[in-house]
Amino acid sequence: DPYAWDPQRHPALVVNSLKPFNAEPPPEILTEDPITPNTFFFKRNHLPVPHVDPDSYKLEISGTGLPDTLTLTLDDLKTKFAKHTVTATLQCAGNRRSEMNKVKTVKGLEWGRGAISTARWGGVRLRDVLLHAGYKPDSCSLVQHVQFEGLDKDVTGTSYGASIPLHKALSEDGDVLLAYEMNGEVLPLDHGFPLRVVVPGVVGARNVKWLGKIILSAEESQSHWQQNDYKGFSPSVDWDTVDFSSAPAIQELPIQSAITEPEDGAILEKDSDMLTIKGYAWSGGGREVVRVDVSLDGGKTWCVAELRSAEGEEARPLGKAWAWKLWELSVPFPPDMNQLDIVCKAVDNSYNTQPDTVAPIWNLRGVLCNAWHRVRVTVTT
Ligand code: MTE
Ligand code: MO
Repeated sequence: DPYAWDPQRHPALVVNSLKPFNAEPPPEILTEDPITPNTFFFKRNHLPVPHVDPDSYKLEISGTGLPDTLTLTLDDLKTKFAKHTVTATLQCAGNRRSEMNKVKTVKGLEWGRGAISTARWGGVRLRDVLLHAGYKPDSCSLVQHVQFEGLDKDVTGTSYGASIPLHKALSEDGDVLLAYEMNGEVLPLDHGFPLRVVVPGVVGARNVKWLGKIILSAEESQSHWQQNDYKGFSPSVDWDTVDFSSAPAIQELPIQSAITEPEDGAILEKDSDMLTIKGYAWSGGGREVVRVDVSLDGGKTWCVAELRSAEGEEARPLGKAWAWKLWELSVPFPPDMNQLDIVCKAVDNSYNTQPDTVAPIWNLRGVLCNAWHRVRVTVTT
């Protein structure tokens, strides 16, 4: 059984697929705290969890612009480089895909709004490792991309792979980590033990787990997931006409927000005077969420929600807001309304905001679903 090394998982996770394992936390758990507990952090595996012995583990760094192949053990990584901690949100490109599916069928896992989570990652800077490997910035304009290869493999022996632009990898402000810790614990098996890449502000797919190789290259990763997946297209493109080479691989994600409480279809009793609505908001590329607007009447009138950052993340340098904000709105139940059409939309510091409906951003792979999130609830007295 190729899945023999898959770990035990929390039974409260909402499972989208068992082999490979894909699951999201229940929405109300997701927004209990700005830091997601490891057990509830969403899990997105394309392949079986590989068995990696930490004592014999080796990371290989090679490619254009490097004098030699460098091999590092886990111990080398922990002792030769400064340790850094970064609080970053990871979001799968397919988060909220199920809403796109309601417009028209898409290909992919039926994610709700829980394919997003936030952790404090501990590890070493990719930048430090590349410089240690002998890469001289600006010496070699041939190198444009940093490719990552996972140790997880499909039946043909092909491993998961992805790449990011060299600029992001080398930038002092990029905060790209090779992480061996997650929320102060050893990186869990499902999240890439013993080492994964964390690329803050960038789509989950490039945050390669069970990292085996780093390759500097003139080219992007040639993996299926970089070339023929995780790209956005016009709503009119279908599987007969799609040309994957015509679109760029997703890197930074657009602004996103969703309501986690109440649930769609809930019946709320007006036993207390106040209605409380909760959710999350995040934007890619380190852009900070500056406001979340919430409407109870489908978008005719709006209230501004209260934002809550993880501890220590309240004042981030410009362009380095890697973690989401949770938001909450408590308002009196509007009188004379027994049907509420609750909507949220976030705004980031570039004043990007979300599109109001899903149909105009529909795409065949069901990625980048970031329309206003809506829940309809009934109020009874
Ligand atoms: N890395 C490897 N090696 N194998 C994978 O299947 N999945 C990617 C990325 N890194 C994947 C991987 C995708 S699509 C996402 S969204 C994130 O890991 C999910 O990370 P998580 O499981 O820690 O939440
Ligand atoms: Mo993903």
